Amino acid sequence: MRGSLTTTAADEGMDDVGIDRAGVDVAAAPDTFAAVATAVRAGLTAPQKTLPPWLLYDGTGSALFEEITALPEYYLTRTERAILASSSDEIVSAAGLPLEIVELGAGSATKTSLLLEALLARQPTALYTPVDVSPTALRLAVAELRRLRRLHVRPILARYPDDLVLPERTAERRLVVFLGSNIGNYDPSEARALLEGVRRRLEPGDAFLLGADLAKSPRLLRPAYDDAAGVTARFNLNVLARLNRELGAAFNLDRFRHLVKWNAAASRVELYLESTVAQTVPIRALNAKITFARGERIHTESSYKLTRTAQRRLLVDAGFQPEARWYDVRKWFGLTLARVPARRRSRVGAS
Ligand code: AVJ
Repeated sequence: MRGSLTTTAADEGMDDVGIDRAGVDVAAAPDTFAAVATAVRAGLTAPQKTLPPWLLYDGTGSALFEEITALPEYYLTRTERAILASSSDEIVSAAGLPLEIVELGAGSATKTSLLLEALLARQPTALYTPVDVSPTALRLAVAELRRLRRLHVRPILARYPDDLVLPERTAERRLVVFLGSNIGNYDPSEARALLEGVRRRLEPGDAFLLGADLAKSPRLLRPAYDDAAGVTARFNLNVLARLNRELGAAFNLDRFRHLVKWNAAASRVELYLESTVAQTVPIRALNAKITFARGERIHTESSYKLTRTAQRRLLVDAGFQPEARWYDVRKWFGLTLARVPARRRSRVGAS
């Protein structure tokens, strides 16, 4: 597989019926010690301390995120699920059958099963390739989809899109889905680069489905990231426990607090961990000591909320042609289907 980090059992031959059970090879996890160490050193020695959001999703973090998706305040997942529940048939038909589906940041794939069921109602078998940075998430996805007997599942452990090498296609058309507003984690320039990377890996006529939360009042947004039960706080603080475990750091989780800010200028929710005291935290594996002033913050995640126009522009800027959109009744969340256009003559041979 061209030396990629991908792990797939497809090469071993899948059952004709049923799913591929070989699961995921944890040893090939892209979150190597080196990747974590490099990111943490860069982030915590910067003037504005920061940690990349992918660090939040270790085993515990992925499980906590699943809990978040069920919280009353976290409307995103159930809203997107409602759109998929009513429109999956239309979506797969609009994408153009027959199809295979690749999902970036698949998580537990509970929502995607709606698309996959709609697909299996229209074609005898289908291939689903979930791509995720978390082996735990991929295992959940495989378990969730075991009941779809005519579906082949080929999990890939990779940090998209940089490490992503897509296996040979098995259907004429590919639909890449990027749901859950995962795009919201990326700054505008990163988001565009990510989508461009996806588009370049596809063929003309292939389709892309983007699920993204829409801009709305901070009075609705804030509770979604600062829930009454404190699950999001635990999710955020868990990154420090991860550094303790994986890098021999000595963060005391009682000396940091979960903090949520709405950044109106950037149209994003920002998650921080705020040091409640002045303190110095050793990180053994980095041979470093990190000093925090009282009230100093680590920026752990951003969640951009684009308008409908901005969502559309993002896709166009990445070289896609938006074709159709679906919303919930409140227009809180949008699904956009976009097409990879035919290559322009001037581009042939350029890449
Ligand atoms: C997985 C990036 C879509 O931004 O809503 C939820 C992550 N963080 N609560 C989001 C998250 C805290 C989530 N995404």
